[in-house]
Amino acid sequence: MIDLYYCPTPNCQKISIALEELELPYQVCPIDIVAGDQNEPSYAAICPNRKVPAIVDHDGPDGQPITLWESGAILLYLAEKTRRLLPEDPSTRAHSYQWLSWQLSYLGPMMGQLHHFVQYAPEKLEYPIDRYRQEVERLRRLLNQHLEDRDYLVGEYSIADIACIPWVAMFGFRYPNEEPYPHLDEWQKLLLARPAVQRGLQVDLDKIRPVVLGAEPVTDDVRIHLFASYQRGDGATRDD
Ligand SMILES: N[C@@H](CCC(=O)N[C@@H](CS)C(=O)NCC(=O)O)C(=O)O
Repeated sequence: MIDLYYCPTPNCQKISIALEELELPYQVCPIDIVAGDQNEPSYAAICPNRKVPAIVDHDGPDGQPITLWESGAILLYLAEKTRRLLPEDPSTRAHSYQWLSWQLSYLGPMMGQLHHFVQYAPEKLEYPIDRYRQEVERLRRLLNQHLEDRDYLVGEYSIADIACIPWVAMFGFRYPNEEPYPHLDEWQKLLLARPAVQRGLQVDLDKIRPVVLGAEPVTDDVRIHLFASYQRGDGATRDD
């Protein structure tokens, strides 16, 4: 059994999708990041970086439990554990690592920063909003070009696709493309037709907080909880 520390955000949905694809038994341990659960000492013992997702696989290597955080490391671990969702061919496999790394260092952070400056920053600052909006557009354009002559990011469906789909889907909804991306749309349709992707994206979707979607104003309380780890070098908790 795998414990999945999770809230309904793209980084966590990558893991719920992978677990659904791999048909591994798991239970969701909800972490409400808006309420500050990630800053509780009990969770910091699992993930000292105080972010979700994290997993505890009670049947890890040599049958021993393993605790892991960082969505990329978790995806690689699950793929290696099951020898699935990573191509056998060395070149295709290397390209899957490449697109996974790209998602982890570009697509997620740039989209995340755009959302931060649009949604959470106390002042609406033109410079960072423009910078991240342009970056997000550049990255979607690149994906669209790359997908022009292929169905998946590499020769076959892999953890690289799984890493990108929740970000593309959620941000396409919240921050629509500035120009048409037909190949990206086709890829998205192909992935969203997979029952495991649908199940993974649905996990705890009813627990999504309206403030995350921009349907409620961001209060100082939310800012303190959500960004406590940035504000306090010593690791704030709700009781501090
Ligand atoms: N690089 C990390 C990013 C994790 C991350 O930023 N998680 C967000 C939710 S998507 C979080 O825990 N935010 C809570 C906070 O910033 O306090 C990964 O890929 O796992």
